Amino acid sequence: MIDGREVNVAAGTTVLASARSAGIDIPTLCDDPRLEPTGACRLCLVEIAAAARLATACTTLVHAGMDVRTQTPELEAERRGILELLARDYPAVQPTTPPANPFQQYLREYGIAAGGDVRPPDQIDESHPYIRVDMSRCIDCFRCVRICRDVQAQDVWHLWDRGFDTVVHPAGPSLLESPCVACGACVDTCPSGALEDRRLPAAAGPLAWTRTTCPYCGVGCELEYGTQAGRIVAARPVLDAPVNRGHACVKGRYAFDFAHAADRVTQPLVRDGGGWHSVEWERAIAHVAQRLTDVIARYGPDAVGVLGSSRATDEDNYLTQKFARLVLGTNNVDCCARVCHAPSAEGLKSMLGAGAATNSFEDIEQARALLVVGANVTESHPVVGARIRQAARRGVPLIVIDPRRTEVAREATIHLALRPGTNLPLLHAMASVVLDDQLQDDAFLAAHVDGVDEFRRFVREWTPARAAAICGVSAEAIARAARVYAGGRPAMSVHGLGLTEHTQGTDGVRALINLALLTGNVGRPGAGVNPLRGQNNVQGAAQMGCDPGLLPGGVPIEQARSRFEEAWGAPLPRTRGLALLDMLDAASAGRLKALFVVGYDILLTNPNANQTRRALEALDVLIVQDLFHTQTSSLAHVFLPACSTFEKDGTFMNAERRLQRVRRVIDPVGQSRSDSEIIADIARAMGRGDGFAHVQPNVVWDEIRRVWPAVNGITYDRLEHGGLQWPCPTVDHPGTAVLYRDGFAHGRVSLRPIQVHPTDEATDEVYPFLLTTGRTLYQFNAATMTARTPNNELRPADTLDLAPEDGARLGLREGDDVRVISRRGVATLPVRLTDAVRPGHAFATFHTATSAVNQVTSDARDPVGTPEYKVTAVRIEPAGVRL
Ligand SMILES: Nc1nc2c(c(=O)[nH]1)N[C@H]1C(S)=C(S)[C@@H](COP(=O)(O)OP(=O)(O)OC[C@H]3O[C@@H](n4cnc5c(=O)[nH]c(N)nc54)[C@H](O)[C@@H]3O)O[C@H]1N2
Ligand SMILES: Nc1nc2c(c(=O)[nH]1)N[C@H]1C(S)=C(S)[C@@H](COP(=O)(O)OP(=O)(O)OC[C@H]3O[C@@H](n4cnc5c(=O)[nH]c(N)nc54)[C@H](O)[C@@H]3O)O[C@H]1N2
Ligand SMILES: [Mo]
Repeated sequence: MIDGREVNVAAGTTVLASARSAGIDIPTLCDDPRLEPTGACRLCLVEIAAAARLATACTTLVHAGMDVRTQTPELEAERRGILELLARDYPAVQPTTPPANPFQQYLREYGIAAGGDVRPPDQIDESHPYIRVDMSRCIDCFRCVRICRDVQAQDVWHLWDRGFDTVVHPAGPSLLESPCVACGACVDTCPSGALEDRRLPAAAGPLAWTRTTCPYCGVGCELEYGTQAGRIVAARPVLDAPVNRGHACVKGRYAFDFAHAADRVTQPLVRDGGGWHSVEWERAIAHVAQRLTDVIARYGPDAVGVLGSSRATDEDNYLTQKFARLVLGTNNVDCCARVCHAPSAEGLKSMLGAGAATNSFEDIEQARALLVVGANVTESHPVVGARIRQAARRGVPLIVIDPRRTEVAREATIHLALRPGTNLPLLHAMASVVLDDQLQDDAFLAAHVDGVDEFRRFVREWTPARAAAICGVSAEAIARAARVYAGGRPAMSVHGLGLTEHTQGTDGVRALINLALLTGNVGRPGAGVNPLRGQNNVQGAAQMGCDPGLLPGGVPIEQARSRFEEAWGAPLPRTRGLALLDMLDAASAGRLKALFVVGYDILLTNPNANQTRRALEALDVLIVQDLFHTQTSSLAHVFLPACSTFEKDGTFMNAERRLQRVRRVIDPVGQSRSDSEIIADIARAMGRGDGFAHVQPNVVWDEIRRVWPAVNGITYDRLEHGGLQWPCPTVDHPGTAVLYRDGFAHGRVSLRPIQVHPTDEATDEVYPFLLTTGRTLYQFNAATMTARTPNNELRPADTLDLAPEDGARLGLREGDDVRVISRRGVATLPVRLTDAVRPGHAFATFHTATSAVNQVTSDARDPVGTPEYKVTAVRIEPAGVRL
């Protein structure tokens, strides 16, 4: 009974949560559903019949028959006393309507005025572009300290004893110079205004909030964006989102300004002799239709190529590949999954059945051992990275395989800092230890797996000692890692581009699958093989058929030709489509004449940029459909302004196969249009509008459901209440969090003995350093979006990381510009000296055109077409001293 009302809740519920579930509000300042309750503020005191003392509702669990009062004169007096005490130390504020924060709201409710012994004014810190700190408003609830430690695992906020007072202070001279990663969790939880979003307009007033999915990475956090006068001004994570559970990272939380950037391209542009000219949509569409029609008439449909966008929705990408196949008549359609996790998709599909992660992020909390291979989780997938770090802090053994000492490697039980490009020997050696020590799961192997004896014979050759010599790590460490992984039960692996972006990327993924199969870590919770997919919708773009060989649902064309021809009412092209880099090779050779690029800056991000440039320059027609001018559009003939995913409805598919809704937060900026609308308009202008009559996302999605049985049960209606993971074949199916729980589609699966073929890219006297490339937290890929936000202040430039010893040897100081020279080209960027990189290695980020890191990388590729971004032999020279 709460306040005389009967409340039914599950055992183990707190009094506070029970009251809330009954719509009874108990005041509190230290409670946050993301944190363990502490009872510190004592505002939530309640009276429990027959109890000797008042109890804090947040820490007291209910029991059957409990009789609780939340509002008695005595309780109100207690609360008033607490608030008066806090108000004495709180600066006098101009009251606002509505009150600026929960604390001020309580002061108003209880009629208490703030102001008195205000703490010294040295407590304002405005160093950070996003977060304003004013600790004179701190009320010692310590929610910031707790959320930074217990959710983000960053430990930025500390309690400092100042004699009379305990104050909260960042670990560093200022917040900017602290380890803060700007996830915004402390601001989100702060109830008193001590921590605030700096850029929220002072007189913000009520904002309109729209729930949608983050436009950045493949984690797929759900966020609410707050708008005012048609502009996005704030974001907050959704508390009950299954993926992020009330958390976010700096990009989702703060990096939304790009949508309103002054240099958004908002009108169609056509280039003639004199440069770009704005034209009306109608003319732009007619022009594109004409030029594509001309190329097809002269050279045939396979002289045209199309690239879908991993940043756009499933519906956009579905129509993009349908346009390539039905309107243009070519299978030359691909997307950036090619340069990224195509090896994961191929490895998983060929060995297990589906080209996607086997498990879900929630398995991180169930795993008894974690293996992270070539993934910089805290920077590339920060919300997942924080969960992995929390698991490690709870004592779950963590193995990290990465040449660099990344943040997560610093937290690891075992860090194998291998030489770039040597994953395969290392994973083979781990498998060899598992078998030698008899740590394999015999029951699982007997039930599901073939080829064990053959694999055993093969892998015996890969002793830890042999691998150690190749990989540059000790044999003992390899053996220990194998024992820890195999001893986990369940053990979960996650992997990134450090495994896939190699000439043996697919084989690397297969070797990791071997290890999971050997130890029975497939088909059970807390286990599996899980590629951390890149962009918001890269899994979706490829799954929708932006892949030369696959139709929507990931089926090979020849397996499903007749089914799709019937559904689409038109024949599918017969010729084999070209993958992304093969399209560019064909352009260089004069066979590909037109390229239609939807949301993808290939000139900046493809390897061997000089060669990409030559290929693009050889085209008759280059069409770019993007939000901004890019390196690629500098060579384009037509620019079609797309609207961002804040400006449209649809769905994204995250790295765990979860379909989530994308909702329109603001109206399309300027004349920009959704990718679907633009593509359908071109189809119509080419006289093939029949399959493109409807561009409403829900109608397109229903068509996708009809052609791909594994998502048939996922409707927009169901997605209103949260995401769903495929396979989800019927509308009453709950979705699938863990694949292969009931075995494998084709019965048994096989272990794969995989020969090791080292890369041709080797260091020598002229190119003595091994360069690997990758990401940084604050910039995202081509940086078209992040560079147009204050993230740019947090990380303005690409950097080349070198070991301090190498820096000293080359006479380099932190910040000096260096020239990085490979057999293909030159990049120029400032150097950073760090112990994260081993001597002889170098690491560069690739986000900006000024550094042009992809001038040096190699377009050698894996059989599925993924380039070797992770291994380049280079020489490093000072580029002149900076003043
Ligand atoms: N902040 C931010 N987040 C992003 C992105 C971004 O640009 N910025 N991009 C998104 C995209 S598209 C993607 S695909 C993902 C990628 O996310 P990640 O997979 O984390 O990407 P990378 O940083 O490229 O590479 C990961 C790690 O591989 C290591 N590595 C290099 N060579 C080897 C090797 O031979 N073996 C092993 N085991 N490791 C090696 C590198 O040291 C690096 O730490 O991130 C997504 N998230
Ligand atoms: N050296 C090196 N190079 C790399 C990598 C590496 O590790 N090292 N990683 C590679 C990887 S994994 C990837 S995925 C690529 C990424 O390379 P890109 O795909 O080029 O990078 P993104 O920044 O994700 O940009 C895509 C484009 O989409 C636009 N965009 C955003 N939303 C929309 C939309 O709704 N519609 C349309 N039409 N456009 C939109 C953006 O403005 C941007 O120009 O880079 C690759 N390049
Ligand atoms: Mo990617």
